[in-house]
Amino acid sequence: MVEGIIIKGIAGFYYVQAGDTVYECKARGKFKNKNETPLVGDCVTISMDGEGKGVIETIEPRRNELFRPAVANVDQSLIVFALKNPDPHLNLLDKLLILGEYVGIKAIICLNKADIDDINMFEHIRDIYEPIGYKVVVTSVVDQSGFDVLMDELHGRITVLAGPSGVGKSSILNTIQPGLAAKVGEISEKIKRGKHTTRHSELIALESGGYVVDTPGFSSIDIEFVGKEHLATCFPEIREMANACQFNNCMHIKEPNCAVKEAVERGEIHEERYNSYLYFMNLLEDSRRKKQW
Ligand SMILES: Nc1nc2c(ncn2[C@@H]2O[C@H](COP(=O)(O)OP(=O)(O)OP(=O)(O)O)[C@@H](O)[C@H]2O)c(=O)[nH]1
Ligand SMILES: [Mg+2]
Ligand SMILES: [Zn+2]
Repeated sequence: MVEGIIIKGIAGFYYVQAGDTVYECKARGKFKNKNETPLVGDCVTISMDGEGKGVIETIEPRRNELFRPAVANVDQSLIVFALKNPDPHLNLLDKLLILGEYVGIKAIICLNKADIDDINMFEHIRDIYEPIGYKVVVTSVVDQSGFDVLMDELHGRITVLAGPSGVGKSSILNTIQPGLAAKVGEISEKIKRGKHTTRHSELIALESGGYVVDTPGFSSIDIEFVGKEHLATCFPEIREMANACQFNNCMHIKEPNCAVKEAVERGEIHEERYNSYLYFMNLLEDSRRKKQW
């Protein structure tokens, strides 16, 4: 028996990496009978048939499972924004962070294009997000700076990549490893062209250890499935403060003796983040109203 990780699945075949070798495998019929489908990212044990092909025998319980891209056992997301060109859109950053909190996947914020950051946008963003527990990494592809730290964060983990167009995701991948962006991009194209029913994804191995997986269209995903009453739990600093509110169903909007609003007034919760909370709360209310119509 060999232990490995599924890095790709195509038409009933699974490609399992164990050490430096990738084995083409089929899954035992028992999985189909139990309605279990092996997923990219699954930790599996395989046995070899007579012809050097593998058979998946067991699948380890999953730590988590993303739907789009279809990947199991994701360790973290790397959310890339540029400090300038295009200007960072913190509302979109918050949306991606909400999604990460909702599915329970840690986020790393990568701020790229440090070489053209002439208004110290980096410090502004770091000062909002680092105190609430997010790792903030600053990079420049032009100066080749920040990559020691970034590589350290990616090492040995499964990382999903997200961020708007033009921020430098491909450039960052190629700086990490020449040719990496093309590998990742090829799969993104397949997903974009694919039918809605296909849940294709692939883990791209880093030579330094670990995997990355792209999330095309991730930024345009909406958060309607996050219930209004769950929104506060997707903001770590609000979640932490909410216990001290007078009402345990406090929405932190108009209620009296709201510890969250008091923390905003004292400057302990950043006003921009609180405004962002209100913005998404409104959005969720609107979408609910629309559904009722
Ligand atoms: N000044 C500066 N420009 C950069 C940096 N990184 C990337 N760029 C430039 O920004 C532009 C967009 O970079 P890409 O790597 O294609 O961005 P992307 O995030 O992959 O964009 P999409 O593939 O459209 O999602 C290119 O012209 C890059 O040369 C950087 O650190 N500094
Ligand atoms: Mg790109
Ligand atoms: Zn409250």
